[in-house]
Amino acid sequence: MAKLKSILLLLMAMVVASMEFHQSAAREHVVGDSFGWIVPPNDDFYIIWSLHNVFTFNDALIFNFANGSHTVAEVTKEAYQNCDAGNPISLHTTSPARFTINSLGNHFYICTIGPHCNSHQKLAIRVTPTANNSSALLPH
Ligand SMILES: *[C@@H]1O[C@H](CO)[C@@H](O)[C@H](O)[C@H]1NC(C)=O
Ligand SMILES: *[C@@H]1O[C@H](CO)[C@@H](O)[C@H](O)[C@H]1NC(C)=O
Ligand SMILES: *[C@@H]1O[C@H](CO)[C@@H](O)[C@H](O)[C@H]1NC(C)=O
Ligand SMILES: [Cu+2]
Repeated sequence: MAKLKSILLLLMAMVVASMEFHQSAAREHVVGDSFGWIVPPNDDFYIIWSLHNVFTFNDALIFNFANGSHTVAEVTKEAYQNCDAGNPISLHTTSPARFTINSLGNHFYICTIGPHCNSHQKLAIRVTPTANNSSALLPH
């Protein structure tokens, strides 16, 4: 019985250790870096930002903005293209807004305040299975 207990404890320790490993493997991406989430100074600002980042399963996006001035909605590709805030997948209204990336493929985010999205306060990212061919970063 004592042996069974110690085996169970060992198994639990291994599970916790692997969870910590996966947490440390995930990255946090501060959208727009020090500019944060704003009406951008130029139209391709968030496109360029996204090209400088590699997004992987379990990473997090952090949107920093002044409460009340902006929002972040995850939307479909069509809503992103049309700046349609009508039926978002999810909506965050307070900063910092944190989105954990829990599916692969393309993800789209817009600000729902006034004409901000039409002024290019919108972000599209592509989430790849691995950041850099490293099997350690594969989702399990
Ligand atoms: C925004 O509001 C939330 C909830 O009231 C608060 O926790 C947060 O600190 C505020 N963020 C900023 C940037 O003021
Ligand atoms: C990918 O791996 C290569 C070689 O190991 C390294 O030079 C590069 O910086 C890595 N890129 C990322 C995004 O981790
Ligand atoms: C990484 O992936 C790229 C594109 O799929 C491939 O061309 C390259 O050979 C891979 N590198 C390694 C070290 O697996
Ligand atoms: Cu805005």
